[in-house]
Amino acid sequence: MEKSNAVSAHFPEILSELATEVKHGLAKTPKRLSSRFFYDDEGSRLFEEIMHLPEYYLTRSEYEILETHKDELLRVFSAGDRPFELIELGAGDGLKTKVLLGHFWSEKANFTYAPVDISRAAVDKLADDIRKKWPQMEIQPQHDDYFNAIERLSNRSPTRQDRPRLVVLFLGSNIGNFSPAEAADFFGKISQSLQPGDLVLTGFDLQKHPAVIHAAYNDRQGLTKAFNLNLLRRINRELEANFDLSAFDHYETYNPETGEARSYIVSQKEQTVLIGNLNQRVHFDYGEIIHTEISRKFTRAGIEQLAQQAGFKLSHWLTDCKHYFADVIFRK
Ligand code: AVI
Repeated sequence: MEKSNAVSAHFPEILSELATEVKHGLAKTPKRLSSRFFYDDEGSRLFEEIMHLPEYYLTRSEYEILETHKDELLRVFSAGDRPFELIELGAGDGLKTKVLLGHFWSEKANFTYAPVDISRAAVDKLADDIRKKWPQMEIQPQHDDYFNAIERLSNRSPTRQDRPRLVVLFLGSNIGNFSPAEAADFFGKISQSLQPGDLVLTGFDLQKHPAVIHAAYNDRQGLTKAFNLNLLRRINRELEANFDLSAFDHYETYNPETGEARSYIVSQKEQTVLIGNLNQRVHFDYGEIIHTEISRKFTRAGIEQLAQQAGFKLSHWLTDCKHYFADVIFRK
């Protein structure tokens, strides 16, 4: 069953994270809601569909990289025969990770797998799939957000030389949804939780022809639109709001100078929306936007800088044949 973050009307001072975001974000100019809130169970399901879209090259590119380099990755992770613990932040349906898991399993590698995801439905389904495919594989699924998972990493029993190597996986260019400051902070926190020799494998979407990027966020089936507008549906359900989804549209821009793809929700008419649980009325002018997401595209220089700032060494740079995407290993 889906977790509800609904705020009790009797205790309006205790606001859920979504309620706080809506209260402050829709009072800003321009209006703003974070893409962190896209991923209720329906949002996670829609994103899984997006990953199969012909325009959304990111997933295919990364799949190709992992398939091509799975042997090399096993050699690097296990450094011969050292046990390792894979911790995947934002595991989703694990589509790409299963390429690695299947290979590591068939090669009899000594590893455990801990997928972490904010969607309970996604992490439960992934755990079920893995148990069916590889009943003996040691897995520790966690329903949580990345930041709590990193926090737990740093609270683990400290320096034991003989503990398994930690390998943090952060695939799919999820890092692109962070601001530059958040990305630096994220790698900084991970770095502080790791010991020398531990690794982080991150997927980065690279800068390329702007038209290719633009199309990835403007698919012809309208799935990206449904994914973006699902945030309003979530607010309707969890905060008793009355957004009329048919009166809003999806709009995307890509700026090749900054490497930022930006998603917006656009009001198609002048209207006022009631957010029941907040007792807040929000006015929209005709054409007014809510900025919902940044999907940042990277250069190699930018990635090297991120590694260096956090105290990592960039040890492996793997790309697909079109050089659209890179999976990069940072070594502590
Ligand atoms: C999850 N994240 C990496 C996706 C992206 O490409 O920024 C989310 C997404 N937004 C629209 N389409 C997919």
